[in-house]
Amino acid sequence: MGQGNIVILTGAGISAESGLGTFRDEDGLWARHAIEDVATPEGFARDPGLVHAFYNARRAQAAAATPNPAHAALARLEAGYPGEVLIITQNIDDLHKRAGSRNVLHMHGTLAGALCHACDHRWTAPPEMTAEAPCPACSAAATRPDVVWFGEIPYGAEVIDAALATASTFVSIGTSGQVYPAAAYAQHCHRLGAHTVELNLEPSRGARDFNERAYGPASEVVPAWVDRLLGA
Ligand code: BV8
Repeated sequence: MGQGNIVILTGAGISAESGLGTFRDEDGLWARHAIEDVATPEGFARDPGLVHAFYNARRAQAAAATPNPAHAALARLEAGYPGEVLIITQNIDDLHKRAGSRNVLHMHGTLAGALCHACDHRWTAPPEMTAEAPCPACSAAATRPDVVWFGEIPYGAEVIDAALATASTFVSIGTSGQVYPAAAYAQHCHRLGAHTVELNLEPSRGARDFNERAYGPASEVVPAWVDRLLGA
C-alpha cells in the first residue's frame, strides 16, 4: 500500500470503551429515546426541553469520559504516517481531539457547539443548554445543540468528497453502517480501488465492501492495525 492518504470514518463504537453509549446496541441511546423525538428538527420543535436534556446528559458524559487506546492509536497514526490522515467522525464527542488527533471533521456536529436557529450564530455550548436561554447574539430563545439531525445536511460534504476521491486507504471503525451518507463511503472508496478496512466489534451492514477486516473491541483491534501499518 502506497504512502497515499488515509481516510478514517469513526462511529459510536470507538467511544464505547470510553463509557459513551452507542446508538443501536441493545442498551444503546436509541433504546431509551425514540430517534424521531430527540434527533430530528420536528422532535426538537415539539419538545426542545426534552432534546436539550438529552444532549445535556451526553455533554456531561462526554466531559467525564477519557479517550481510549483506539483514539490514542489514531493520533499516533496521524503523527507517524508520512501521508495525510483525515478522521471523519460521526461522533459528537471530543475524544479524538483530546487524544491528540488534529485533522478531524465532525460531519454530524459536536456537543461543544451551540447554534441559534433564529440568527445562525454559533458559539461554544455551556455544559447545560435550555430552551429558554437567549442567544448571545440576537437574544432570541432559539438555541440548539450544533449537531446534524436526521433530515439535515451533514457538515463538510465538499471536503469529504475530495478526501474520498483521493484516499488510498479507507478505514471504517466502530460504526454499524446504517446512516447515510456516511454508510455509503466504504463502497464508494472500494469502487475507486482504495484499500478498504473494517475494524469493528462485529461485521457492519456493508462488510462486503472491505478488503481487510478485524473484529474485536476497538481498544484492541485499532492499536494492532496502526502498529502493523507503522511497522512498530
Ligand atoms: C441527510 C448526530 C440529505 C446527533 C446522527 C432511507 C434510506 C436511506 C437514507 C435515508 C432514508 N430515509 C432518510 C434517510 C437519510 C438519513 C438516514 O440515513 N437514515 C437512516 C436511519 C436510514 N440520513 C440523514 O438524514 C442525514 N442527512 O441524508 O441529508 C443530504 C445528504 C447529503 C447531501 C445533501 C443532502 C443526517 C444523518 C445524521 C443523523 N445524526 N447523530 C447525535 O449524535 O445525537 S446519527 C447517529 O447515528 C450517529 O451520528 C451516527 O452517524 C449514526 C450511526 O451510529 P453509529 O456511530 O454507527 O453507532 P451504532 O450504534 O449504529 O453502531 C455502533 C457500532 O460500533 C456497531 O457496529 C457495534 O458493533 C460497534 N461497537 C460497539 N462497541 C464497540 C464497537 N466496535 C468496536 N469496539 C467496541 N467496543
